[in-house]
Order: sequence, then C-alpha cells, then structure tokens
Amino acid sequence: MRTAALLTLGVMVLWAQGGPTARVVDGLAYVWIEPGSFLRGCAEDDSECFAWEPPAHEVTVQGFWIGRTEVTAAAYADDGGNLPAANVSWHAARRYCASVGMRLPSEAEWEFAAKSGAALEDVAWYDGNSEDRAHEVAQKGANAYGLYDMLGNVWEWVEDAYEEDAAKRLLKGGSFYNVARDLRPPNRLWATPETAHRNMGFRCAGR
Ligand SMILES: [Ca+2]
Repeated sequence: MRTAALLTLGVMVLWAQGGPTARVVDGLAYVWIEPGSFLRGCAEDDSECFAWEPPAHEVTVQGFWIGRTEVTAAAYADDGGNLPAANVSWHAARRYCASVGMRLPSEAEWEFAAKSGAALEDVAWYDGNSEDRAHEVAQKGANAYGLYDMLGNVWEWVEDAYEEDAAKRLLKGGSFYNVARDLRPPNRLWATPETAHRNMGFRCAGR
C-alpha cells in the first residue's frame, strides 16, 4: 500500500490509495468510516431488545472520522495515562471535541461504527470480566472497523437528545459494570448533560 504522512498543526494524516484512512489528533488516532446504510435499532430477531430501543429502520450515514479509542485521560487532562477519560459531562465532552476540531458522533454514526463480529469477551470490558473498573484503552481486540472499546469499558456520550425527554442526552455501548445485554449496540442510556460518572466517557468524530 502506498502511504504518505503529513504533519501539520499537530494533525497527522496517513494516506492510502484512494484517500486518507487514518489520522492523529491530539495524540489520538482517528479512523475513516466509509459511508453506508444499515438497519439501526432493535432487530426483529433480537430477543434481548429493551423497550426504549427504536424499532429497526434503515439509516444511511455519510463517511466520517471517529476515534479509534475512547478519549484517554492523558489526552483530556494530561492525567491518568491510557485509561479512558471518565467523570466527563456531555458539555465537557463536547467542549473537548470542539477544541481538537472534532465533535461528538451522532447516535446513528456511533451505532454504525459499533459493528463487532466478535465474541463480546474478545472485544469488551463488561460486568463479566472487568473487575468493576475501567481498563486502559485498546487492551481488548478491535471491532470490524479497527475501533477499540466501542462496547464496554465506559459509556460514550453521543450528540443526540433522548426523544422521550429532550433535556437528556444519550450514551452508548455500556460499561465495565454493565451486563452483556446492556452492551448491545442499539441499547442506549440517557442522562442530563451535566451528569458525570466514573463509567461515562466519550470519543470524538468529525468529517
Ligand atoms: Ca466504550
């Protein structure tokens, strides 16, 4: 593969044939997700759906960048190394993403990028294996897009408000203290945008 690197204003972009595929912002790697359509929400053959999951419906997303890992404590506050930044409110997560020229992913983008194709045990820290604590990012296997910890470790804020309560914002993916069912990509948690908790973090996205 033909590659070249460009380092400008702290943003490094790696090109493969056809265009950029990965770049580094604020020390964190971002992966380009090609546009596509998928069946979002609770699939008809999924017996584990929760009542708050939207029914399956086809959604098309444009191409976008998304963090290869959750934002780390080192990137967020230069403290805590490769543990995910946690205890971060939706407002603070949004401010951080904006400060590095990115934004929070939409719920649809996040769900599209959460394809796993692997056994949960291989890709996620959750109630069954985490010892009730967050782990350094990228210690488990990557998902089909090369993204780490989309499922489990810390819940991840997305941009969207909860349709049933517009004052709340959504979180995705479950965390180190959730059971396997909670980690299913269509599941969601909602909280006021001021909420901060040790199992809530985020990753950034952009175009
Ligand atoms: Ca996560």
